[in-house]
Amino acid sequence: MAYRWSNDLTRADITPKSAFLNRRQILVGTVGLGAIGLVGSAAQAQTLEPNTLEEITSYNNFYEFGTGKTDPAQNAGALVTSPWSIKVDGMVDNPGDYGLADLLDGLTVEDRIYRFRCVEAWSMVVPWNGIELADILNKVGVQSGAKYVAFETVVQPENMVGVQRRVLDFPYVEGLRLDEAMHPLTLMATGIYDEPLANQSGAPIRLVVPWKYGFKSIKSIVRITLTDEEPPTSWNKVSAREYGFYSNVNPQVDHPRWSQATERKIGGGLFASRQDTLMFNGYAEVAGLYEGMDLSEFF
Ligand SMILES: Nc1nc2c(c(=O)[nH]1)N[C@H]1C(S)=C(S)[C@@H](COP(=O)(O)O)O[C@H]1N2
Ligand SMILES: [Mo]
Repeated sequence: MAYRWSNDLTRADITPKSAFLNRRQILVGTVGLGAIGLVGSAAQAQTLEPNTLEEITSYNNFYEFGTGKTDPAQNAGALVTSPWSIKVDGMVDNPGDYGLADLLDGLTVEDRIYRFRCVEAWSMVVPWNGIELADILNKVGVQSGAKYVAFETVVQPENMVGVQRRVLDFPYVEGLRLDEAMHPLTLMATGIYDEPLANQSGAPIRLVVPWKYGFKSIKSIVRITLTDEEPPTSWNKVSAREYGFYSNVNPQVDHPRWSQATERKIGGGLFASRQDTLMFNGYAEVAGLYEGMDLSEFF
């Protein structure tokens, strides 16, 4: 792989696979004591058995490479991920075109086992490696008037069959409110299971917002813009009544065309029972971000 974490970080600095498993055991072990950390709600610890890398990289949504679940694994080999630069612009102190390694240089790579819930009512548990988005934003310097962060995916028309077929209005765009972006759960993932992200998973860097439906977690990011206006988002442009800007996981608010009360965990087999979907996908600690907002609306 040509991809490098940064000049001073090597694969050796990343927690080995076995530590992920230990951490899961620690999580399960601490719940009874009430020693609940950042990713440690009781409900979460019970269902944190991670999916295999094979499952995570063979069932995907990445419409730039086709709309079928196995299309990205089949077609994303054509994505060119090196060199990679990210334009940082808008209301920031240090705008510019950053090489990926430069942007991440000096920042801490974290291991986070997160549940991932697609709006289509399937889910996985993914052991990510990544950098807190807040660390990146603090590095580039967010100006005081900024209220939102907008993200853009790369467009390589010659390499992306879904772009050639115009299955969506590309580039894929997403956004967060600034306080959501600065929340310590919000990750810019660069790896899974200590491997660099597979192309179909959004190489070389993608957003992960574990309490929101999966479409918010935009892949293969080439632009980050700080703005004072709510940015347009790809699925909201397709159907505003079905896909809101916030799109927090909420089992009590159904999609207009299907229930969101339960979900199917990928890899469970044809006859596995569905599991209950949790408010904020189990990340109840984010509730304070939405105080005073009416969460009964799908927005
Ligand atoms: N650029 C881009 N990002 C994207 C998508 C996409 O089609 N294009 N699909 C989204 C959706 S709907 C989901 S569920 C997740 C899927 O991530 P995964 O394939 O790694 O599980 O990516 C999200 N990010
Ligand atoms: Mo999704």
